[in-house]
Order: sequence, then structure tokens, then C-alpha cells
Amino acid sequence: MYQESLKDTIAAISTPPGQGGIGIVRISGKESLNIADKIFVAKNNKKPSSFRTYSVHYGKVFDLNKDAQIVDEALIILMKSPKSYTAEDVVEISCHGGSASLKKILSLALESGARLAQPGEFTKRAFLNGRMDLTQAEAVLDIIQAKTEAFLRTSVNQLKGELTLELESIRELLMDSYVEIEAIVNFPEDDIDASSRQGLMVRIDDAIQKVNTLLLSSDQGRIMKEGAKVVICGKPNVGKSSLLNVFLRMPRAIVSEVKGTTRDTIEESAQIKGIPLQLVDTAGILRPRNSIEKEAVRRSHLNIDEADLILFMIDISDRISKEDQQIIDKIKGKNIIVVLNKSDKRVRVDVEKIRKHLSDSLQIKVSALCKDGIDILEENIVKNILHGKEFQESKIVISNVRQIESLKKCLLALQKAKHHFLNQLSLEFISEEIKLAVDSLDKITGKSISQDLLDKIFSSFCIGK
Ligand SMILES: Nc1nc2c(ncn2[C@@H]2O[C@H](COP(=O)(O)OP(=O)(O)OP(=O)(O)O)[C@@H](O)[C@H]2O)c(=O)[nH]1
Ligand SMILES: [Mg+2]
Repeated sequence: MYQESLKDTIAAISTPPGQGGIGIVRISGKESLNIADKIFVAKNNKKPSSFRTYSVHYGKVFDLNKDAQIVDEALIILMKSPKSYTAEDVVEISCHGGSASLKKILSLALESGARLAQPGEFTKRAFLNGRMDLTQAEAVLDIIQAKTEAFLRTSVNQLKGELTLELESIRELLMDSYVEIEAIVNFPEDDIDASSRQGLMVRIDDAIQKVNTLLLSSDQGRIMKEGAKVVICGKPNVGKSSLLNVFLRMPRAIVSEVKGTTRDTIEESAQIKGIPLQLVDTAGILRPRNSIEKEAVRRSHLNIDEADLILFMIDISDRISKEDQQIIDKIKGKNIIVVLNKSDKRVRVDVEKIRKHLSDSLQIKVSALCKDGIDILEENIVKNILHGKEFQESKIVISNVRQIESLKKCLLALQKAKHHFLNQLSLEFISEEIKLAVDSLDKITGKSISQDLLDKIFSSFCIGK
């Protein structure tokens, strides 16, 4: 089925919908250059197919069905096989970024012999044509979706092939062991000596350590990818939006002395001491009076449930009220830092009361208004999220669930192999586990992967990529 569809020439609008300065229609496949010849006329009247690869030309896109009506002015970029993104002939037509122009150029390409590309099909072709392995293809998606600079950097490393190299080095260790075991099994008269036994063990241990290191990186991988979710909650008017603005260093949320100012949750990405965070300011409303406020409460609760860390804010110039108590009941048992705000005012709150209910939680005094205590609060947020560990931005970070699952399977097989080895079980058992471990690695790189899974992976891409 792949071979069939690989023969097609595919086309899609590669820029996002909406208006923009420019937009790009991308075409890939054997017919790309012919299609370009049919719909594009260069200023020098030469046919695009005669242009050198990696050259850009100014001209016009024409609709031959309509007496060669001009559709748009455009630049055409040619990248001939095999040195292109998909390893096929690729043509990119860069026109004005309006939807009418882009749709018309796409429809002309389709009328001239291309078919509409599936989501991620350009990248899928790059993979199927051997331009990149699956980890690199997935890195393309990660780069497009990267929300944090730290994650962008590791995704670019993955696209460069850093993860591929590491996986290859583990695979090599395992293949060497596998070949050695097979030789012994097939030629039992050459009995295994102590030094090859030792060598085998060292290689399996090395592989276990490398897989473990990759898996350990996944701890911070999700934080790098998404940013840890830090939700600010508390009753109305305690200063939640003021704190959000202090973190963001800009007046993002409306702050006022009117209770219930924030009605919708406000989400912003930010970095605190280099750690990517998803900061959420919630509505303080507790007793909704209408459907809008009901929705606001629902969203606050949803965010509280999904939070990596809750900043529970209390106004220290006020006594603990029923409303505070209601929130305490909702968040009890979660990962919480209690933020005692308005430290510039006279203290009326009974801190012991909070301690009684949230005994494990750290309490930090701040004044969002005067920006006092913010540094200490930020330090503790970071400490809390990283569980006291240092944030190490390593070259390779695993954040993809599919990759994590395969690595776990690989590790399990290697641990079994080691166990068999130590218990002097027959070598066949060990070689079976090593084969399973290699197979798990091959699933990550795509060397061995089912069609269904491949389709699933690429279907999460956008059209045109
Ligand atoms: N004195 C003092 N006032 C503060 C401080 N932080 C916030 N305020 C004031 O408290 C009032 C409420 O602040 P907001 O940040 O809007 O409070 P909120 O918790 O977001 O309120 P809702 O959106 O209504 O739930 C405003 O008048 C702020 O200027 C502080 O540290 N000290
Ligand atoms: Mg607010």
C-alpha cells in the first residue's frame, strides 16, 4: 500500500490558515516539476523544470483553464531529488498569504496531477525514503509544537540525530552480544571462556546503564515539553492575578479591588529561573450565581486537578474564612505551597489554622503589590517541581510516551537477560531477551514498526508537514 501511495505526487498548503504576509503551497513527488511547468511562468519565461536545484525564481501562477488568468505573483523554490525534505522532487510556491490565493494554487496543483497530502505525509515520505528515522520525524512534530525554548533545543538535537546515535550505540552493544551468543550456541565445541563471559556481562550492563540514563531524562522531559503546570488559587481578592503579573513581569491579568475580577482562567507560559512553567490564574469565585460563573468554577477545578503545583493564596490581612476553608478542602492532599500575600499589611490571619489543615505545605510570605518575597517564592517553586534536583539541560531528553514505553520494554528484557546470565541459564534464554531488547529499540527508530502505528504517529502531524 505504501509503495502505491509513494508513487503519487502530493500537495498541500504548508502555512497555517488565516491571513499572513506569505503562504506556501508545497508539492512533492515525481510530477512536481511537470505541475510547476503547467501552473507557473517565470519572469524569464523559462520552465521551472529547467531550473537548477535549490534555486528561487520570481514569476506568476496562471490558471490555464481560464485563458491563463493570473492567480498571484509568487516565488518558486525547487529542490530536486534526492536532496530535498522528502528525498523526492519538491516544489514550494510562495505566494501572498491569503486563503483565496493559496486555495486556488493548491487546486491548480491538484488539477494538474497531484493529490491532497495527508497530515504529516511529507515527513512520512522523508521517513519512508530513508531521509530520517522515526525519532527524527517525531522531532519535526516536537519542533512545531515546542512551547518552551529548552524543549525546542532538545528537539533540534533529536532532529540532528543525537537520539538516533545513542540508540545505535546501544543496539551495537546488544548486536555484538547477540552474535557472540549465537556463535557459541551454534558451535558448542568452542566453549565459552571466562573472559568472553565477562565481556558479555559488561556489554549488557553498559546497555542497561545507557537505557536507564535515557529513561531518567524523561522525568524532566515532560516539564521541558509542556512546562510544569502551576495553578494559583484562592478566594476572591487575595491577589492571585497580581502574583501572575509579577511572575510574568507584565500586567497580563486585570487587577482590581472588586471581588471576582477574574472570571475565566488565564494561562501563560513563563520561565522561572530557567524552568518552563505553565502559569494558571484562576477565578476566585466560589458560589457561582450564573452559568458563566459556573463555568469559571468548573475550569478552576479542572486546573487544580491537573496541577503539578498549587499556589494556594491567602490574604494575611484577613481572617481565615469559610471560603478559604472550602478551597482547603478541595486541594488537601495535593502538592501545595501556601502563599501568604499582602505581607505589607497588618497580619490578622491565624497561620496555625492553616498549618492544622495543610501541615506538609511550605508557607511563604510575599507582597505581590510591593514585589517582596517573590525571589524566595520562585526559588521554592523550582525546588518543588524538580524535587530538589538540579535542572540539567542534557542534549538528549526523552519526552515522547511511545519512546518511553519502548525503552521500558528494552530495559526489562535486558534486566531479564542479566538475571538469566547470573543464574547461568542456557544462553538461548539470554539471546531471546537480547532480541526483544533490540526489537524495542528498533520500534523507536522505526526500523521495525507496524503500518498501523506508523499511520497513527503521522496522523497527529498537521497537513503540509
Ligand atoms: N496591600 C496589598 N494589596 C494587594 C497585594 N496584592 C494584591 N493586592 C490588591 O488586592 C486587590 C485584588 O487583587 P487581584 O490580584 O485582582 O486579586 P485576585 O485574587 O486575582 O482577585 P479575583 O480575580 O477577584 O479573584 C487589588 O486591589 C490589588 O491591588 C499586596 O501584596 N498587598
Ligand atoms: Mg484575579
